[in-house]
Amino acid sequence: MMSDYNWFEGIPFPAISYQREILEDIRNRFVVKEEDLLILTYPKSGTNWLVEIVCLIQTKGDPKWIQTVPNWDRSPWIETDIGYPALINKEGPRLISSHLPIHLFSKSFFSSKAKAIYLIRNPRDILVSGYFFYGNTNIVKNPGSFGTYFEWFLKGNVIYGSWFEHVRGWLSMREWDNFLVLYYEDLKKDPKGTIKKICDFLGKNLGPDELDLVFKYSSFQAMKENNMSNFSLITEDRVTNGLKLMRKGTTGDWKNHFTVAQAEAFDKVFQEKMAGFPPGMFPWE
Ligand code: PPS
Repeated sequence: MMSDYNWFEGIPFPAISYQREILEDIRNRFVVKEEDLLILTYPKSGTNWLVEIVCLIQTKGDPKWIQTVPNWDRSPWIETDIGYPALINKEGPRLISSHLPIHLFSKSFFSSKAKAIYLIRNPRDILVSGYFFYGNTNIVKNPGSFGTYFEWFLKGNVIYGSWFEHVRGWLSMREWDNFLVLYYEDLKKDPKGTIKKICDFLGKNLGPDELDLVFKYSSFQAMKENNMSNFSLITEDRVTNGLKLMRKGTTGDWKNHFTVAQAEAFDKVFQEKMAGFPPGMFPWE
């Protein structure tokens, strides 16, 4: 059923761009440096939005970098066959993006002082985002229908495995000083406040005008128009039908796609799998 994936330690990875040797190397040999910044997410959580914000914070709002260098070169995806060698050869402080679950991530991180930001999004919106994004590509097995994808997602039979396990795993680090947990929903509700929070975590002191520039150039519309950020440079010979990253960029779109029965089934699984977290842990509840 799921034979179109690259399996590693019981987790399905996309059918293209992933190799077992690289995944093993990341976990056992890759050295995270103290000055690196990790951007950690389950897929479709708003990773590239966070990458954009962090890049703009680094340039104090100057858009030159984000408008001339593709996002995957600014913050390479460690687990891909392009990102891994790029990171190995990169000098100086690195931005590193990853969708890996905690148990597959580089062991060296857990004894380093490198900072990491873990971005969480309502898994219902992630499900919808992923369904439309991967839809008819050669990255995943085609589910054929929304209902089938819904079932796969709840069971964790999707790339990178279960959202519930991913979030539970990484949240175990939430009390660490070098680990910041953010929510897509907060970025939507209070972008400037959340950008400020990221600056504080990174020890970057930006003035009000610089913060305004970060906000302006990381907006949905600005990113949609920026070919270095919207994935339009990924050609259809590499990914069937191409990839449209900037779809809607909203919260609660799941309500337009879930049936009442699906919403109830999702709630039930969510409550079972995420039991034990303090009230208010997830802002969409
Ligand atoms: S990926 O492919 O896993 O790396 O995708 P990821 O970047 O994690 O998530 C893609 C979703 O994030 C939305 N997005 C944004 N929303 C609001 N504002 C900005 N600036 C922004 N940039 C990206 C993007 O639209 C995807 O969500 P959906 O719901 O599909 O629109």
